[in-house]
Amino acid sequence: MAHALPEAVAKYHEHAAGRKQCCSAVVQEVAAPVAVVWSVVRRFDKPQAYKRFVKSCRIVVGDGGVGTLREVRVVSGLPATTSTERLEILDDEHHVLSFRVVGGEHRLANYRSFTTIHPAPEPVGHAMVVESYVVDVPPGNTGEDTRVFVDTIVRCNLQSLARTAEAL
Ligand code: A9S
Repeated sequence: MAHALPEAVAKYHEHAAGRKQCCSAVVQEVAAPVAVVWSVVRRFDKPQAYKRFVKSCRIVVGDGGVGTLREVRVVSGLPATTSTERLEILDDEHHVLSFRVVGGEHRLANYRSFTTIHPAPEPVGHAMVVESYVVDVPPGNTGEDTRVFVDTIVRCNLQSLARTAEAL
């Protein structure tokens, strides 16, 4: 997949997963321009705009730029209650966002995700979103279990992102 991406951003999706980590990527087409999709994604203070598993979000420190820390509360039904996340990359020129999970009550230790947005090859005016991640495999789980669980969440988030951006 990486070879089809613009060279400047392909590197964000090439992960060196450790022995007890797993990584994966999800791709989603959106029937809206890159700038519109980016305007939703770049709001690190407002993940609930499209992430349906987020009940609320509170900024702990920062102003929405790199280094900002948010505490996300999660809807019931997941093996999680809160997640504390740090914004690592916010590149308005190349449309790259990356955050890292630094705490919280959940099983996804050292989760790090990378989202990039590109023009779709066609039709004109559509965007492609690529989101990849690397995470520790929780004790007692397999890498495959972990990948299936996280891919499902990421796929839900990106489908919801598409519906949100297409409605703007
Ligand atoms: O929020 C994201 O961008 C992606 C994921 C996979 C988030 C996962 C999560 O926030 C839960 C939804 C709460 C699920 C974390 C960190 C742990 C979970 O168990």
